[in-house]
Amino acid sequence: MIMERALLVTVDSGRKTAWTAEERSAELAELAVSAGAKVARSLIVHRHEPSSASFIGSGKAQEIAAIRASEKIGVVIFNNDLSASQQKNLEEAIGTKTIDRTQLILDIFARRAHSNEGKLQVELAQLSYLLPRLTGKGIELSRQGGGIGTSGPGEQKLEMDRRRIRDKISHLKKSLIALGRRRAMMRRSRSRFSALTIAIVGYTNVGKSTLINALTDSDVIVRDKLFATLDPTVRKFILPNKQKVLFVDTVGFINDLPYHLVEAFKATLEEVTEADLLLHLVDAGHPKLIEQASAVYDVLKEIGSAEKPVITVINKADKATDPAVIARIRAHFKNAVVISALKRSGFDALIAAIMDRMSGMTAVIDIKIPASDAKTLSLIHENGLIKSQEYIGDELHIVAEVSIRLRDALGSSYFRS
Ligand SMILES: Nc1nc2c(ncn2[C@@H]2O[C@H](COP(=O)(O)OP(=O)(O)OP(=O)(O)O)[C@@H](O)[C@H]2O)c(=O)[nH]1
Ligand SMILES: [Mg+2]
Repeated sequence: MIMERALLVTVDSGRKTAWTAEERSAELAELAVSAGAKVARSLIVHRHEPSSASFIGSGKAQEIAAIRASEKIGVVIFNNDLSASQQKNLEEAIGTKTIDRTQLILDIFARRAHSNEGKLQVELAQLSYLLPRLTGKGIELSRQGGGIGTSGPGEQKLEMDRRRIRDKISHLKKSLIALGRRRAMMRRSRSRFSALTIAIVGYTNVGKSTLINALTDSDVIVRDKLFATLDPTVRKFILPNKQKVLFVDTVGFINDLPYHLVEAFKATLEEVTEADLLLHLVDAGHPKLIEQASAVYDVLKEIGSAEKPVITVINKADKATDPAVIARIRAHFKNAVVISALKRSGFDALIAAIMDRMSGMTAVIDIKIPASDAKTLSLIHENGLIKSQEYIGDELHIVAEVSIRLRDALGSSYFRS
């Protein structure tokens, strides 16, 4: 892959926000690297109000054009959303491909999408982003040779007009609804009545996949890149009390996650909204971990999962060499558990915290089922803890600890006490 030389532009309006312009610029650089670019230069432009024509003003655009020429810049990436006309004007003034942060993130997602569902979700997000920005006759998607901000989910070169894009969007939505139904069915069959599900959530790159791998001996891809994981992975885990739970690893979040992505990834994000418990991982070694955590809460709110039971897990404790740092983080997140997914330390405390939280989510059932009902018997065996079982005539008397959900599901047919 050709590493494109990128010039990054962050506008500092002078207003006070949770992230300084330098911090936002640093994150944009990580995103650019994750998209396969080489960051040649990062600029911070001080401007109180954006120019409606060219965002940074024509004088600045000319300065950037000069840098572009002398430093062989292949792409200019703006940290703010650009309107269609701003983008076009900037491209003309600077003389090279110019994209914004949302396009960059969509591009990373396009590169990472492997599953059919993931690809459709990314394509939907890309087209929804493009539609209101279309000018003139249409737009050329997926320019030949690919490149940052231009990768389509497929390799095909497409020329589409507005109507065709609208048709395509509604077609994609339909396909995704069908896939979403299938996903929901799979989820139901694996957990609805049975095992409790624990979703690992957090800012991108905090170590979610490393944790699920360490806990369950899996091989989810781990990268020191943003958005390494797109497709959710579900893995079984047996707690020390023999109770079966399922861990779900899924896509990471980011500050100002593009709205179109949240919309398009609804089905994937349902793995979070349907979970019984969230492990919210934070990166102890990251200078912006508090702000990252609040960005995660913003996304959780958006998908309606802010009220779910959550355990905050301070990961990468090995990176924080000064114990005062961990103490400060602990003071911020009440009842947090401190671990290192990489060094596999702190897991006992993490599992104890999970069992503690789950104790309220299980119940002891005392039921009699027909001895011939092998299906119910295996459901309880697989997903609960049998305390006693005894045949009485042609009935089987079982006492077992199961999830509240399984109890309720059984209750409709057999529950006795
Ligand atoms: N030092 C240290 N590094 C860790 C730890 N856990 C994960 N990492 C590193 O952090 C980087 C990101 O890890 P991942 O597991 O891919 O993170 P993720 O949260 O799944 O990231 P996305 O899927 O991109 O959202 C990798 O380089 C890991 O090796 C840890 O406990 N300590
Ligand atoms: Mg991951």
